[in-house]
Amino acid sequence: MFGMTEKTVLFLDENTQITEGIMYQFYYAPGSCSIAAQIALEMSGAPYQSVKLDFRSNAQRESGYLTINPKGRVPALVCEQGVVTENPAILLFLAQQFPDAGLAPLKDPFKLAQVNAFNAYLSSTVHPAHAHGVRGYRWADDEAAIAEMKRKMPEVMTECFGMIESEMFKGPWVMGEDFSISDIYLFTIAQWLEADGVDITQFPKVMSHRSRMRDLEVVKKVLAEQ
Ligand SMILES: N[C@@H](CCC(=O)N[C@@H](CS)C(=O)NCC(=O)O)C(=O)O
Repeated sequence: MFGMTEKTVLFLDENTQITEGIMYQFYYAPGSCSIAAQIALEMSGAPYQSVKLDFRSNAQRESGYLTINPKGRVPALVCEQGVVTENPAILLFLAQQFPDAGLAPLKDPFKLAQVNAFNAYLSSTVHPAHAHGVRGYRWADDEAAIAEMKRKMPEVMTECFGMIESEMFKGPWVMGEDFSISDIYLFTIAQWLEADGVDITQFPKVMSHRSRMRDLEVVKKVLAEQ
């Protein structure tokens, strides 16, 4: 069965069958950062089957899912060789597996490094900044410390997006003329700005980019499936 381990198959609920020809199994949670990987799956044309995890019941911490991703986070992509986690890794993996989709400058090491640098910034700085607003308990037990992280979060997100707007975003796409996985990832996190209490009028380039991304059919399809 496509080299998937028994452990992996066991986590599928009894109503979910692995369909012949499906290449990947994709674990996601609605509205989360897994939207990035899902858009890349759709854009690459990869045959995949999704498994939705309900954060309200903490499905990401259930033992079945932890055998797939012991970190208890989404996204996770199960493929023939094993499991790929972390958005930047999944995005680049799909870009490499489906080069015809043109999702990354695979033949230009410098340009690819720029894509990786952008995605690493989103993953290691911007996403954790956002998480300080809703998941402060990861970093502190003290209620006052958690409240302080939450209070500071909009300011830090504003700083991060200020950096993207003024220094990193080339336009019309993140990397300039060529669309890439960085566009998918930026779009995903930019979706959270209003809920994070950030004044989006400060970021006209990022907002115009977000609207253009929202207009893409493939993005509409993924958002409708959340
Ligand atoms: N660096 C990881 C972050 C993954 C992550 O934190 N995902 C969140 C959703 S946006 C999650 O699964 N949270 C569940 C939890 O914290 O219990 C990536 O980019 O894939």
